Amino acid sequence: MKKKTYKLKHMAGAFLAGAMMFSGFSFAAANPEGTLDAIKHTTSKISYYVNGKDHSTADGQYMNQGTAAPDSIIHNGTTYVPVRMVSDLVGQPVYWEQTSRTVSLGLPVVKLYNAAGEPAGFATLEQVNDGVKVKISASGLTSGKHGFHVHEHAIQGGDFKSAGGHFNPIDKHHGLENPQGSHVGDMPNLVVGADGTVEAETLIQHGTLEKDKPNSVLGRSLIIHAGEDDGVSDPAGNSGDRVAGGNIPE
Ligand SMILES: [Cu+2]
Ligand SMILES: [Zn+2]
Repeated sequence: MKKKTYKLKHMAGAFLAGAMMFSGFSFAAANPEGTLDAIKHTTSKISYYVNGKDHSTADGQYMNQGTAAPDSIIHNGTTYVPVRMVSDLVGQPVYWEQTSRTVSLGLPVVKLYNAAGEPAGFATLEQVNDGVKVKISASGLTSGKHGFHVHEHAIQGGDFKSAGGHFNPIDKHHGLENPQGSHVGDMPNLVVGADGTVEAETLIQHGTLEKDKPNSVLGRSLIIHAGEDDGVSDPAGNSGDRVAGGNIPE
């Protein structure tokens, strides 16, 4: 198992670098009038995770056996085809999230931000038999219980309201304690320590990471609220303001 992961990491890095560089050149060639603009978009950082582990270097470029490749392939945040191609090559899912510019290989990683847009931790998702396991590590929160949900849409422009309501594909009511519940996006409260941090593992019981399923959580968002979710009140358990969140890649 360990050996396999090691191999995957290096092979994937090599493929990813090749695909990204190829894509960068072909983009520039295909858009002669937009070349300068395209180059401007290439300078911000990409994060690169393999099975939930950060493989980005300090300058934000992913490692490729010691050779940092230019992240020259994203224009106006659109998803590029090579990521899908790499997925076929390595036989592992490859996920891309455009607002945090995160590539994750194997397990999708959600980067979390607070309302000011500052990093607030991350979550790693994994398909298991009874749903989607969520491993979260977050900081900068107030101590105590916080409502934590999958919301329907990705967060746009850092505005948590744009995430919409709880992910609810089968038209249920809110709350794990609600006899008419629950939303697919409902999860237990996060319990934050006195130091403002939380490390927790929880489950999206009726969700899946399979693409194109009605209960797929891909492309949606995770939101942490200011207060405790009472587990029963529509529409959101009276859990108050949205204080942190991040987009689930797809
Ligand atoms: Cu919520
Ligand atoms: Zn809900």
